[in-house]
Amino acid sequence: MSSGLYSTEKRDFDTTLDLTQIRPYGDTMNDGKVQMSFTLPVACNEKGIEAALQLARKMGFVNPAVAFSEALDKEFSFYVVYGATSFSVDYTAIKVQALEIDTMDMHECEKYIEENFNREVVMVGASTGTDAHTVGIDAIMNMKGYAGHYGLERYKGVRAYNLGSQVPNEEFIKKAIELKADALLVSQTVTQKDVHIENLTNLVELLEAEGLRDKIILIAGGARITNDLAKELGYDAGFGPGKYADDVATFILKEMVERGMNK
Ligand code: B12
Repeated sequence: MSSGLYSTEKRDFDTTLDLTQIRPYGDTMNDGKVQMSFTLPVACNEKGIEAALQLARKMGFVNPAVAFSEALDKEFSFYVVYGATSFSVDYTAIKVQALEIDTMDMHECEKYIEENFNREVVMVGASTGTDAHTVGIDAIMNMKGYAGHYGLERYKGVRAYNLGSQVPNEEFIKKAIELKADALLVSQTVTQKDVHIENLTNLVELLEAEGLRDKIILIAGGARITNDLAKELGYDAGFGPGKYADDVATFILKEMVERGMNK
C-alpha cells in the first residue's frame, strides 16, 4: 500500500457525468469549483473580506474562500473568491443557433468565387460606434490575417475595405453605398452597459430605413458576440473568438450564392 503526497491509492471520487445536471469541474467531477473576481466600493480590510464572503454565499457558493484581495485605492477593493457553486444546469435542454458551416480555406474560397461569381465580392468592415478596438476587425480583414489565417484583403476575387475604428453607423452606410458593398462586417468589443446592443441595433434600423438591409449580408463579430445574439439583433450571422477570415468568407460567399447575389 502506498501513502503520502503521491499516493496512487484509489479514492472514492465522484465520476458520474449526468448531462442533465452539469456543474463546473475543478479537481473532480461535479465538485462545482469556481473562481470569481469582483470589486467592492469599500476599503480593503477584514470587513471588506467578510462582505466578499457573504456575497459569494448569497450567490450560491459553498465554503467560499477569499484567495486574494487588494486595495485599488482608499475606497475600492478587489477580491478573488474560490468556492463550489451549488447550482447546476441541464445541458440536454440547451438550444443554440450554432453556425454550422463547412469552412473553406482561402484557396478554396478563391476557387469558389472563380466558379460561382462573375465579378469581385465587396466586403466592407469596421469597428463601429464609439468602439476603438481594431485588433479584431484587423484580424479578419488585414492582409496578414491572424493565427495563421490570412485576412480578406489577401483573397483573390474579394475587394476588402477596412475602415478602422470609431466609424459612425451613418458614415459606414455612406461608404457601403459608395463602394457597392455586398457584405458589411461590424466589429464590437466594448459591451459595457450594453453599448454594443444599442449600436448594432441602430445600424440595422438605419439600413432598413435606407432600404438596404435585404440587399447586403450583415455580419457582426467580437469577443462577446455569438451567432445567437447577432441573429436576434437582425444580423445574418455572428462570429466570436476562434473564428477567422476563412469562416466568415465561407459564410458570405455561400449565402450570396444561395440568395442569387453572385451575378
Ligand atoms: C488591446 C485592448 C485595448 C486597446 C485597443 C487597441 C486597438 N488598436 O485595438 C486600447 C488600449 C486602445 C483599449 C481601449 C479600451 N478598452 Co480595451 N482591451 C484590449 C484587450 C487587452 C485586447 C483586445 C484584443 O485586441 N483582442 C484580440 C482580438 C484578435 O480578439 P477579438 O477582438 O475577440 O477578435 C476575434 C474574434 O472576436 C473575431 N472578431 C472580432 N471582431 C470581428 C468582426 C467580424 C466581422 C468577424 C467576422 C469576427 C470578429 O475575430 C477575431 C479573431 O478570432 C482587451 C482584453 C482582452 N485580453 O481581451 C481589452 C478590453 C476589450 N478593453 C476593455 C475596455 C473597457 C476598454 C476601454 C473602454 C477602457 C477605458 N475605460 O478607456 C477602452 C475603449 C475605449 C473605446 N472607446 O472603445 C474591456 C472591455 C470590457 C467590456 N466587455 O466591455 C476589455 C475586455 C478589458 C477588460 N477586461 O476590462 N483596449
